[in-house]
Amino acid sequence: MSVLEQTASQQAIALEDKYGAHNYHPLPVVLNKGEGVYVWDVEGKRYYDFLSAYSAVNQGHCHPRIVGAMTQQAQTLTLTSRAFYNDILGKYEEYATSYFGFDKLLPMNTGAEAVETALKLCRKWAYEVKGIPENEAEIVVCENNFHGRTTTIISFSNDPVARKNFGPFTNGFVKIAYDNLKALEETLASNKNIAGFLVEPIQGEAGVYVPSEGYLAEAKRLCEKYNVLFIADEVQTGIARTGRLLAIDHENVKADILILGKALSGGAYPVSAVLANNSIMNVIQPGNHGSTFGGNPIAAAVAIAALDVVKDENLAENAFTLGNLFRSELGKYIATSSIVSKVRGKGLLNAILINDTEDSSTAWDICMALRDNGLLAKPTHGNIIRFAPPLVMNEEQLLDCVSIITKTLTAFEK
Ligand code: IF1
Repeated sequence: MSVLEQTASQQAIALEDKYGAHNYHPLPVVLNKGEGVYVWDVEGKRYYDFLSAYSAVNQGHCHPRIVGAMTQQAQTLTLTSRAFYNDILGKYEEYATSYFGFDKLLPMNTGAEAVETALKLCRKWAYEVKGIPENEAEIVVCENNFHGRTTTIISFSNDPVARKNFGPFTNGFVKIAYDNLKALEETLASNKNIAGFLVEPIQGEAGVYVPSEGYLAEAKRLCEKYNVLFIADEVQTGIARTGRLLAIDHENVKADILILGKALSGGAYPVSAVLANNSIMNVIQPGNHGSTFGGNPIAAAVAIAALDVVKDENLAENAFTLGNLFRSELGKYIATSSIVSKVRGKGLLNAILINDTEDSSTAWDICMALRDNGLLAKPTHGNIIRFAPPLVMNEEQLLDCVSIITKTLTAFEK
């Protein structure tokens, strides 16, 4: 087909295919506009966004307050680097530390960078405060984790696709089963060199795997008992997504190191952060860590606005209420379904399990049909579909989405 005969979508896809590295396999839909819970494709068709850019767009697409703060700051001062001070970073740090209840914040850009920052912070604390012999610190991580894609982070992944042929890997990690307190206690009790425990409060990439009730609280207690830092990766689960400000808030857990990203900017800009109290964060001295863009004025302005929106629009409460409604409505459908076996999640971070093998195309085919019916979602692990709409959704919209989903699923029943 010549370029002239292609639709606008086909042209955009062909360009990415030819000139872009093939590091993704997107659903074939080409978007050029977003507002609130909706996105539009280049042909003008409107969809409900049920991915929210992997929970970055919790505040909804192009939220006017966030865009307003961003454009205003962009017209004033964009970047100073940390070689000089700027007049908004301190305000943001004061705001965010009081918002999340920590002494200090270290600003970065992407989630993976924030995870790397947390790992470095944890190691330095281990040598300088806990007293672990140099180069012997180990950090406990969980099987089926997803913390990003840097060389160190994939060193402790067990996803073969993410790891293969990217070695040699970084040492110093011990992997244990997720949602298994016995494994954690055995590891902590038997190894004096454990510095930290890095955990996702809900495993996102693993298919929205929610651990047993009490797991996080007990894991935190064990960390305290063995003087090990509890490091919560809330990049995906944080900022109201699961129905509380943080997913660990469901169990009243306070992290020693908190990792945030994604919705810290409402998806407008890459903004991530690591938060900790002085007894930990003060091990970081000039020259130890940083980034050209981390803590830049636009990021600071955007993050303040994005966090304001979460509070002012009661997004955590809304996610909590709508999440319960979503699971109960889908639960009714699933009771008599042959194609879906389960719905699970917390707040508006949910997934359905498709009754088919991981290598089947059923979940992908369902996502294509959902697209045709005006709702965008993406499969994970072949047979799981993640459902994570923006948190600014209202009840009427949610019920409309439930009816699109159930109508679509009905066509796949055997
Ligand atoms: C991709 C999943 C989501 C994360 C947690 C750190 C990061 C992420 C808990 C790194 C990133 C992403 C990135 C995205 C796919 C994705 C994802 F499917 F892999 F699991 F969200 F559900 N910690 N998650 O979930 O943050 O460096 O990307 O800013 O395409 O890799 P980042």
